[in-house]
Amino acid sequence: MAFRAQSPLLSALRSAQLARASVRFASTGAKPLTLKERLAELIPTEIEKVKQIRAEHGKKSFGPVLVDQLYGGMRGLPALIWDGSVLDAEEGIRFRGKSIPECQELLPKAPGGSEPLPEGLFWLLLTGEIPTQEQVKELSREWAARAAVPEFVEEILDRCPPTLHPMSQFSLAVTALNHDSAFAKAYQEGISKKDYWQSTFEDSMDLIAKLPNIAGTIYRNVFGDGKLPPIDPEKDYSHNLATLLGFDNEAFVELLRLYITIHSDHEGGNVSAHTGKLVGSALSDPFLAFGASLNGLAGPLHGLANQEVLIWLRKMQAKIGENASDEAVKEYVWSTLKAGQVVPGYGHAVLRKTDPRYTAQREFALKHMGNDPLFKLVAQVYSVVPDILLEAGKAKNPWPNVDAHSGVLLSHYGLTQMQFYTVLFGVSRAFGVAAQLIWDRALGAPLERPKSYSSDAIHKMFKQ
Ligand code: FAM
Repeated sequence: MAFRAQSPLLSALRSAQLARASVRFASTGAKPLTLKERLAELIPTEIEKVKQIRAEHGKKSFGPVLVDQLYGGMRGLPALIWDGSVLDAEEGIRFRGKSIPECQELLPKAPGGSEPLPEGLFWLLLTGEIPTQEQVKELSREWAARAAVPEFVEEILDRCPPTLHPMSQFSLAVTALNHDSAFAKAYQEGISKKDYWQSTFEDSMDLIAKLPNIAGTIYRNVFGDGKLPPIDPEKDYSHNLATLLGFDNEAFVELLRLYITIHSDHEGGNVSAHTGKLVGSALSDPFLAFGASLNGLAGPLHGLANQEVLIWLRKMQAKIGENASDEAVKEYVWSTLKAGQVVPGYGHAVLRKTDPRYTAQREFALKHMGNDPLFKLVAQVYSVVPDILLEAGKAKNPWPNVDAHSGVLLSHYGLTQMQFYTVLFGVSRAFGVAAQLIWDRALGAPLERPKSYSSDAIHKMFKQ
C-alpha cells in the first residue's frame, strides 16, 4: 500500500482520538482518573488541534454577512466556537455528537433508574467521553462535598422579599459567590495564562455543586418554611436537589435527571450560553459569567418561557374549561395571536422541527403520567398550534420547543409554583456554560469584541 503523508491537522485529530482512547487504559488502574486529571490529559492535544485548524483553515470564509443579519439578531451568523453541543435545525441537539436518546442509553444511571445522571452528561460535555459508573459516583460525592453555600449568601437570600422573582434572587446569589472565586484570587496573585483553566475548573465545580442549595433556599424561602435539609454525600446530584426542594418521590428524581440533562446545553448562540461566554471572555470568573447568563435566561423569549407556558395553559383552562374541544382551544390560540402576543413554548430561532427535548419530555409523560389532564391539554395544544402558526404565516418554526412541556411535568409532582421553573432551567444550564468556560480558558480564548455599525454607516456604505 502506498504511503500517504498525513496533514498536520489529520495527525492532530488522530492524537486527539488516541488521547480519548487512552481513558480506558488510564482507568484500569486501582483508582480511575478524576475529571480534572482526565482534562489535564486532553488539553495539550486539543490546543494542538486548534492550532492546526487555524493554520490550515484560518483564512477560509464562511460566506457573506448580510445587512439583514445585523438587524435580525445575527440569525445564522457563524461567530462562535462551542464544543459541548451542536444544534441542527432539523435534528435538534447533540451533546458531543450524541443525541438525547443516545445519551439516555449510554450515560450512567442511578441503580434502578432509567434516565441519565447529569454527572455523566457533565463529563461528556467536558471530555467527549462516557464516564464509568465509578467516575460518576465520585463526581456526585465531590459535588456534595462542595455544596455548602457561604453564610453571607444565605443571608442575602433570606433578606430578599418573597415578591422578588426567584430568577433575580438566583442571579444575586450566584454573582455573590464571586467572593470566594479561586480564579479571581489566582488572577490577582498573577498566575500564568496556561494555568487559567485549573482555577476556572475549581470555580465551575463549586458553582454547579452549590446550585441545589441556592435553588432549595429560594424555593423554601418564597414558597415554604425556609428550612433546608442536609445534603446526602452518597446520593446523586438530582436526588439531593429533589430533597432540598422537599420532594422524595423517586419518579420526580428521575424527572430531574432527565430535565437537567436535556436543559444543560444548546450550543453557543442562545442568550444564556452566549452571555456566559461573552462575560467570561473578559476573564470575569465563572460566578460573574454565569450570573450574567441567568439574567438572560430570565427573559420571556428564552428560559422564562417555561413559566409563561403554564400561566398561559392555566388561563386557557380558566377561560374554556377542562376537557374543552379542539375548536375552543383553536379559538383561544387565535385570541392570543390577535392580541399581539406570542404562543409561549412554540417557535425557535434555530430549530425547524419539533424540539427533541419536547419529545423526550412527552415520552416521560406517557410513561409516568399518561392520564394527567394538563398533559392531555399539552398534547391537544400540540395537535392544533402548528397549523395555526403556519396559517398566521409569521413564525419560521411552528413546532414546540423545550418549554412547551417542562412545566406540566413539574406541576404533576406538586412543583406548581411556576415562577420557580426557570431556576431549574438555570441549574441545568450551568453545566453547559461551565464546560465551555473551562475550555475557553484552557484554549486561551480571547476577549470577544465583534464590530458594530451605525445605520448611517450602512446607509453610506451601500449608497449608489
Ligand atoms: N407565537 C407567535 N408569534 C411567533 C412565535 C410564536 N410562538 N414564534 C415566532 N413568532 C413571530 C415572531 O414574534 C416574529 O414576529 P415579528 O415579525 O412581528 O417580529 C415572527 O414570528 C418571526 O419570528 P421567527 O424568526 O420565527 O422567530 P425568532 O427567531 O425571531 O424568535 C423565539 C424565536 C423563540 C423568540 C420565538 O419563536 C418566540 O417568541 N416563541 C415564543 C417564546 C418561547 O417559547 N421562547 C422559548 C424558546 C426556547 F427554546 C428557549 O430559549 N428556552
